[in-house]
This record gives sequence, C-alpha cells and structure tokens, in this order.
Amino acid sequence: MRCDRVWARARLATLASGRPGLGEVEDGCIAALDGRIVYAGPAFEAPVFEAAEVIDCEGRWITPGLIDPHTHLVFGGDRAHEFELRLAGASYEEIARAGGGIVSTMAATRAASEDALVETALSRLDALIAEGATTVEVKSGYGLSLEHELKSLRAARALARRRPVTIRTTFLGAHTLPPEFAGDADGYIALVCREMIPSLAAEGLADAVDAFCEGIGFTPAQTRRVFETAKAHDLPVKLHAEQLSNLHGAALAAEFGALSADHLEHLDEAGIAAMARAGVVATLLPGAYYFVRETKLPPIEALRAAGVPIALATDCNPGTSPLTSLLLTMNMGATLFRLTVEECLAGVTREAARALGLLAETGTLEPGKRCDLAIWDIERPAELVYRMGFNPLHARVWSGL
Ligand code: DI6
Ligand code: FE
Repeated sequence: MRCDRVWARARLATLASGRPGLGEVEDGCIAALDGRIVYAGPAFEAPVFEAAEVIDCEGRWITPGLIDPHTHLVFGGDRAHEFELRLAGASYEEIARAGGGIVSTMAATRAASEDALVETALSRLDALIAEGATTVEVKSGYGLSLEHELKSLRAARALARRRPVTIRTTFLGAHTLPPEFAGDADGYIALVCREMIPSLAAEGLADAVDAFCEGIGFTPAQTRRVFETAKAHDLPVKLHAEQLSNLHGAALAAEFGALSADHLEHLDEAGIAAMARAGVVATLLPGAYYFVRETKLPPIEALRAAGVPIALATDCNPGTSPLTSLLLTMNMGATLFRLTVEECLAGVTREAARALGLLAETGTLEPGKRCDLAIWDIERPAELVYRMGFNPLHARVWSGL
C-alpha cells in the first residue's frame, strides 16, 4: 500500500464507533496518504506499506487529535479584575451594574482591531494545540453589532490560516443584549435575523448558529426566530440551553435538528427524550460549572440511559470559564460529573466531532478520515483523565503532518 507516512509500534485508542471501550489496539500502526488515514489497526493485519517515512512510536499511545466543540476564543480584554472583585464578595449583578461583566468584554472586543483579536485568540488556541487539539470551534458573540460580529468571525476564520488546525466558526449574535438595544430585545433579534445572519451567510463566515436561551439571555420565542433564519440560510444550529434555569431550550433545539445542546444543568426528562429522538449531542462544560461554583449537576445518568451522546468542551470565555485545557476539562468531567475515562476521551474526540457535524471527517482513527493524531507519553489512556496540570503530549499530527 502506497502512503506518505506510517506511525509504527504504537498503541492505539481508535475510539471507532461500534468497537468496545476505546477501540484499543496493543501493537498497532497508522498509515496516511494525502492527509487521510489509509490504515489504522493491528500491525499483524496491516498491508505491506511503501512509505516515504516511517515513524517509530516506541510503544506510545495514539488517540485521535483532540476536539474542543464549544469555545468563545475570540474576545478583547480580560476579566481578571472582575474575578478579584468576585473573590472579595461582589455579585455578578453588582459587577454588571458597575459596567463590568459581559458588556465590558463587548466594549473591549469592539475596540480591538481584527488583527488584535487574532493575536489574543492565538495565545489561547496555542494552549489548546499544545495539548493535542486538532479541531476547535470558535464562537462570535462579543461584538453584538453587524460590524463587530463580522469582524469577530473573520478573526476566527483567520486562526486557521495561522496554525495547522481545523477551525469551525459559530455565529452567536444572540449572546446578550447590547446596551444600545436596552429594553428592546425583539428589536435586536430582528437585527440579528434581518442583517447579521444574511451578511455572514453571504460571506461564508459561519458554519453554525448558536444562541443563549436563558433568563439573562433570550427567550425561546426569540431563539426560535434566530433558528428559523439560520435554517433559511442552510446553517445548522446549536444552543446554550438550560444552564441557569429550564426554559426548555433543549427541546427547541431538538425540534430544529440541532447539532448539540450545551451546558444542560437544568435539563429535564422531556428535554432528554427530545434530544435522544433527534440525535442531538449533549455538550457538557465542566469548566463553567466549576468556575461559577454551580451545584446543580447535569442529568448524566438520565442522558446515558436515553443514549444521548455526550461531548465535553472548555467553553473558554473570559466570564465563566477562562479555561484552555482539554486535559483538565476531561479531569473535571470525571471528578465533577462522574463521567468514565471512556466517556471523557470520547467526549473530546468522537462525540466532539459529532457535536460539530464532523464525524465523517475526524474524531476517530479510521480509514478515510483526516489524519489528526495526538501521540502521548503515557502507559495507559486513563492517565490523560487522571492527572492534573500535566501535559504528556509527545507529538501532534494535523492532516497527516
Ligand atoms: N454562557 C455563559 O455563562 C457565558 N456565555 C454564555 O453563553 C458568559 C460569558 C461572559 O460572561 O463573558
Ligand atoms: Fe458558552
């Protein structure tokens, strides 16, 4: 078999669907041609390779490249001072009233040039890449005007030209109400639907559309308008749902065939059933749960029982999850949410790919997929979930290189 590169003498966690556990292969190898996997499996079953390069992995573990399916990586400024105020006892509302909170990030994002947004996002992206990430979703949502939402999405697209990584962009214009629309959320949603979505769709700037359906965000009726407009432009949808209260956003997302519903601490049985029927992925965000010191757990056992696929993401954002580590996200998924090692690893690979509509492209080690690999200096896969603040990445491969 002709190929460009072979990774030999490796232990594989293929995560292939339909295989038990992690799809482990003790003595395995992977071959790539033109950036695609052409073989991944046991060495003894492998064809004879005619390879330009053979890499001896010396028994290291290879997993699919990690995938972060929910981030707000592009934003201006930071909120470290607000964190200090909160430590000193100030509430989120007090900080917001004093001009802080999400609106302060909006102001800093509007003030930043596209280049400046790219540079600050790159520092966060590099942290994810350093731990083996090969695909990262990036949302807008801190511009909150036509000009600044388009600028944020262009900055997100630019990241893929600056680093060897796949970037999926999501338009989150319906994140929060900008001050100029105070008291007129319907007016702002009309702007989102009549101007923002058509403009970004025309420029091909977004791969999906998201909204924050919440008491402090937008109502289900407003979210529905955003989803209808997205559908009219052939854009898949996803939703920040049931984070702080239960507005039945997950069921609404399911009605629109959403890729995922995210957060879900307050999700109920009807929402779970709707997600299961529609094949909506539950993207859980343990970093946000941890950082805001939430105590209500997402209904993990019921999600499992219903067969809803579970993905994990950093939710990297300056307000509620300043987290740029998928390894720590997995550890939090296990310690805080009681997910198994297998669920955590699947959550940042196969199920994360599913949550982005990319399962045919990446997320498992299977022939035909893009050759996105993370090669680890570990003795067993559980180490990736178990250790904290430790990065055993040996090498990362994106698109075969
Ligand atoms: N959910 C959240 O918790 C954040 N956004 C969202 O959709 C808050 C983001 C921020 O405070 O900057
Ligand atoms: Fe989020």
